[in-house]
Amino acid sequence: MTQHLIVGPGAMGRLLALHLAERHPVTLLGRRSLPRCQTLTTPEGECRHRSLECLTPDSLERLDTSRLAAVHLVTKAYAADAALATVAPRLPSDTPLVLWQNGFDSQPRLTRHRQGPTLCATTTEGAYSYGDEGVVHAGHGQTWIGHLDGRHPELAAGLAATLTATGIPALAVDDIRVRLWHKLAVNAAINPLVARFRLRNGQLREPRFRPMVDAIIEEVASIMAAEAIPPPPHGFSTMIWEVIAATAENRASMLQDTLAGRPTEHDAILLPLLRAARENGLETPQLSALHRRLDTRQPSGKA
Ligand code: KPL
Repeated sequence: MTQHLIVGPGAMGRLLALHLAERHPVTLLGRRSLPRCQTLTTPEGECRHRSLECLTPDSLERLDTSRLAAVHLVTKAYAADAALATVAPRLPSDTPLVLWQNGFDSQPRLTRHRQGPTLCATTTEGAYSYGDEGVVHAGHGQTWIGHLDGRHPELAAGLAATLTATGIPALAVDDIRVRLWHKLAVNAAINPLVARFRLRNGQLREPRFRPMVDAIIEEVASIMAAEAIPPPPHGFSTMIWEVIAATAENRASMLQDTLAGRPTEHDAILLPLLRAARENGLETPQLSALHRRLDTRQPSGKA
């Protein structure tokens, strides 16, 4: 079993595909067809060309599932359920699935409803795509992979080893739930604000925006405490301000989606927080206002 199916040929999907293709057969599935020859530009500036099998839902019957090691669902969070529904009828029910979505919306739902082993992954790898032909690996990062309830540790370890061997350093963990909530905290503090005010991440350190970030961090930290999510070693505030400094030049994903007129992942990032706040009787004026604002500006194609 060595073949990997990547569903969702965005920047992260193609980054994974082009790394895995160094050692394994890889098929890329997207809504529209892509050129077979794809280029990966490494953080060191080297260009590597790989030929990948690229399928669309219309050509899915060509998918050979007999050697599938794993299916990686690397779509935007709002497209995850529909993408899985397209591919699931073709898969043996015990095929391992890895969910790479942001936020904490589709992961518990898909993990619960699916029969086969379903893992979640979260990563700090940086990537952006250019056109249909290439992806730029903007910065090296770390990936964590595991089951929400800590099940399937050998599968997680095997997939982490496979990713690591192809240049995506990955660790199998039994606390992926906590790591997903921490990433969600970072995304909630950065993405809606930079999308609203059209900022690079580092501009959040300016005097006008700093108090807004701090107010969001305060709401997020009390929700995490009420949900018994252990804080990161130096607290949420330190973690979030460190990410802002480390990604100061980035245009965050939600800003890129907003500028391109695409739907944003605001539901996957903000709704789990708003739901948890409601269940714990917490007020969230900042997060609620950000969610309302993003919700009213969604393009009509919102999934
Ligand atoms: O993950 C990110 C994103 O862009 O969605 C952050 C951490 C905010 C970096 O830009």
